[in-house]
Amino acid sequence: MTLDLAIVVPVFNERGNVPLLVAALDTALAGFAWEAIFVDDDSPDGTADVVREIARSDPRIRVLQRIGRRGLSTACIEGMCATAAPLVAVIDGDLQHDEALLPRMAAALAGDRAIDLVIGSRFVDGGGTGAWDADRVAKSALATRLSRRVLKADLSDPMSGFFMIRSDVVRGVAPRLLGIGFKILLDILTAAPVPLRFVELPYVFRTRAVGESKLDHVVALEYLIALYDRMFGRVVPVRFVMFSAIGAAGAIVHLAALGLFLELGGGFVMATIVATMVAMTFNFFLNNHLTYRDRRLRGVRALVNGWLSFCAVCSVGAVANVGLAAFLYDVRGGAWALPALAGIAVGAVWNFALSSRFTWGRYGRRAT
Ligand SMILES: Nc1nc2c(ncn2[C@@H]2O[C@H](COP(=O)(O)OP(=O)(O)O)[C@@H](O)[C@H]2O)c(=O)[nH]1
Ligand SMILES: [Mg+2]
Repeated sequence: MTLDLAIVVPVFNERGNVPLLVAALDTALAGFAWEAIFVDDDSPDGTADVVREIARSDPRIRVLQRIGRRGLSTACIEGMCATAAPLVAVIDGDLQHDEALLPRMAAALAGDRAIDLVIGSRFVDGGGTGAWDADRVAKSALATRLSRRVLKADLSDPMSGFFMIRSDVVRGVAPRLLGIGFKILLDILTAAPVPLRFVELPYVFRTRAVGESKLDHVVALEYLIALYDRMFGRVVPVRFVMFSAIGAAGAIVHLAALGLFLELGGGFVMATIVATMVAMTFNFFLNNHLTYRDRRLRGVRALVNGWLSFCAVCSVGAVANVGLAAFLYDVRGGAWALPALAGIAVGAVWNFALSSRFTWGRYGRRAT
């Protein structure tokens, strides 16, 4: 029998749900030649081991265990590129998506070559969000409205994480995908050079029974970042915007710390040194948490090394900033605002370029 269909299941700390989902897929996909690829980001609860245990006696099941990485979008992309099946579906590992819809998704794609993509929708007739509270419904509606703006496509549920697509279409757009955040469908739709042809099928989002949601505020932030990137990312890279915003916050921290140490009776030079260290440390941790969330440094050693290289980079950046500002100030004789801004801009670009390479890049990470 030739392989019809691959099911990609991103999982993080879902060990309790894996056997339930495999059983549910087995029932729903009777009559299909299918495989399931669980993409696990090295979950501390041992999800990958649970998948392997099942896979030993069921060759349809595979695990792709990623080490030192996090991210729902990239997990889906890598899973979708890891199959030879002509059709590939993405479904959550927590049983919130209705696997009974999969055969109808496959039938829609098999029945019409002109369709690239079938999306499970909570917001067409017959669909629903189950037991969501009002707050979550409101947030989801806002996110949906925003993404429809960007997409310019008439799509009821662009935030859906449940869809089936032709795998050659995915491979075609894969090099253009951003892989940021958790909205892979939105990513695929906006990356496609020609609009993808899709249909939506209704399903009701179930309540999670086992494990917990990983959707937190940082993930919501990543969603906004992904939207920004689609709209303006070619002009100014999103990471640079975040890095600069954090840098601006760092300047405020610097001033506050400086004021405090002067208040405590420190000399100006000493207080400036302390304030600089405080601000750099603040920037390092915030960038590690937000700007470089996908490459976050963890563990004492990696953090200390990262902090040291970040401070080194920023110190050189500060010298460049002061040097350029002083030079321009001399040349322009007395006008201080423009030289200061030019110095800040050069310092920011320097800090960004070098820290992305040495602190959070390949050279910044030590094999452990
Ligand atoms: N591989 C991987 N899977 C993830 C990650 N974050 C969430 N998931 C999985 O993606 C699916 C949806 O996540 P969930 O937290 O349930 O989101 P929610 O349903 O919107 O609350 C679940 O199967 C999660 O285990 C991640 O960083 N990496
Ligand atoms: Mg869920």
